[in-house]
Amino acid sequence: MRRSAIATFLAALTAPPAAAHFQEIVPSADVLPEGGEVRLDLLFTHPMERGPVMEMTKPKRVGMVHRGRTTDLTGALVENRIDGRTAWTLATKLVEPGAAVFFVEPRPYWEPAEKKWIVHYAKVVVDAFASGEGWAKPVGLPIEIEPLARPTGLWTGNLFRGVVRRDGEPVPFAEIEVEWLNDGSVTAPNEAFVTQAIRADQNGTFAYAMPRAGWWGFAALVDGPEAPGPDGRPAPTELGGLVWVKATDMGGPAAASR
Ligand SMILES: [Cu+2]
Repeated sequence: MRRSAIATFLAALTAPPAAAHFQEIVPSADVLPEGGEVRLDLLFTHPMERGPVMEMTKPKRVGMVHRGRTTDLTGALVENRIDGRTAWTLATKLVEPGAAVFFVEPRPYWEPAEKKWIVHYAKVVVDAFASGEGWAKPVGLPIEIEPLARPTGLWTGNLFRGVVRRDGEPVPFAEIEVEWLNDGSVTAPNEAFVTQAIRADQNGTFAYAMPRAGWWGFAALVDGPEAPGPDGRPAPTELGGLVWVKATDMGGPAAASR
C-alpha cells in the first residue's frame, strides 16, 4: 500500500504535463465573408488528445464585443452532451461588418488530479464581412491575450503574436501552452509533442508559427488567488487567458473550406 502510494507520487512527478486543459470556444468560421450566422462550440477538454472531455457547468457569462458594444449571450447558450459530459453551444447572427470578439467566463473547475481550481477565460474572433476591423479590441478579461497579428484570415505557417495581459498589464515571461485542435489526423510521436510550451519575453510578448491548418489554442497561464477546495482547505487556482486562432492552408478551395 505504502509502495503504491510512492509509485503514484513518482508517477505524478515524472508524468509530463500532457493533459493540458483547454477551454474551447470554437466558431463555425473565423471569417464570414457575407456576414450571417455563426455557431460556437464551448467545451472543456484536451484538444490535441481529443479528450477526455471534462464537465463544463453553465458559464458565468458568454458574450461578444462587436463594434464597440458588449452583448451578453449567456441566455442563448444551449446545453450539449459530448462524451457524456456537459458542453455548450450557441448560435448568433452578425449582420453588420466588423470583428466580433466572442468570450466565455467559465465557473471554476475543480481538478482532483492536481487539487486545484481552474478558470480559463477564452475568446475567439469572428470577422463579419471580412472587414479587418476591430480584432484588437480587448474584452477586459482578468487574464487576456492581446493579438499583435490579426487573428482571422491566417495562413498555415503564419506567425501568431500576442501580448499576455493580466488586469491590463503585460506579464513578463508568462507561460503559454499551445495545442492544435486535433481532427484525428495527427498522432503525437510522444507526450512531448502534445502541448507546445512557449514563454513570453520581458514585455509579455510571444510568437508561435502554426504548422498545420485548423484551430490553434493559446493558453496563457498564471496563478490566481487561493480558494477553498471541496475539503474546505485553501487550494491554488490556475487562471488561463486563451485565444483560439484558425490557420488555413494556401491551396485549393477544399482547404479553404475546412
Ligand atoms: Cu483534464
